[in-house]
Amino acid sequence: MDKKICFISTPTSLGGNVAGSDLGPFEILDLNLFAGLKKDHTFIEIDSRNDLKKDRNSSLKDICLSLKSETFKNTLLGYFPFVLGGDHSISSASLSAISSVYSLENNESPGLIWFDAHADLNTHLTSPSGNLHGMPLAALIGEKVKYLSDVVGSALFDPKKVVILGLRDIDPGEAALLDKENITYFSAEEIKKQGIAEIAKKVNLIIGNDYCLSFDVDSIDPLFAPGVGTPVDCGFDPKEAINLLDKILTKGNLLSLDFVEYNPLHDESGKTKDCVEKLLDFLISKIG
Ligand SMILES: [Mn+2]
Repeated sequence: MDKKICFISTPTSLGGNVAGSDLGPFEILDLNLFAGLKKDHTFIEIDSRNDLKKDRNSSLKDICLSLKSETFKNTLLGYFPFVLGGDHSISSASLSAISSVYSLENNESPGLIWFDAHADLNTHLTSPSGNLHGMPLAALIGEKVKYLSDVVGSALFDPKKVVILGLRDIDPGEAALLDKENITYFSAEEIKKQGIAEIAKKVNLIIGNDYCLSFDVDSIDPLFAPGVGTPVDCGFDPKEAINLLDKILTKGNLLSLDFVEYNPLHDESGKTKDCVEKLLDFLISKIG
């Protein structure tokens, strides 16, 4: 791909109940992964301070609205948006911006790869925790989600073109929605069983030619990436994740990237940092 990249850092952890994902983007920028980039690139940081006059969810909604408008503006300017979270709630903003831009020229929404241990398909009515980082995908496919639906607006994704990879922790409300919308998903175990080439083929068929990738670090096994807000066992080995993405990304056009939920405060002897560095190195090589 031959596009100039706009890195949009959104250092917030307001969508989760664990502090630390707000530090993720700073740690990532410190890795100095961007120095060797040949393509033109630019950095933006969204003001993600918690407005103390407002409750936490209203503050988060404001942060998401600024992220949405920056993503929208820079995508129209021809930049490839690479959004660094922060917790996963921010994908409601980045992805709805991409869907808005895409639908200006196309009569359908783009495809979507949701790389995650969780489905993020809860709503304020079904969520056991009430945390907004477990709800962005629900809002993006048109479920009514308090705060996040105001961010998404009418810029939706078609659930038939969504695939969740690495899913292994499903709440009852999410199971019902997966079933109702017939959303395709594969656990890391299932992917190992069927083989990466076979799964990549299936994924490409579902997402179509133009698609976005929202990558949650908790898709990786806690053995390699303990530094996340909500770790779940039986995830991907980072090499498997990279192999799978590599196969998928050889087809079609990647429109945008989110990289979320890296929590440096929960890292163990730099394991997650190493893993994040490998993943980002790979992802950046696929754009620039
Ligand atoms: Mn997530």
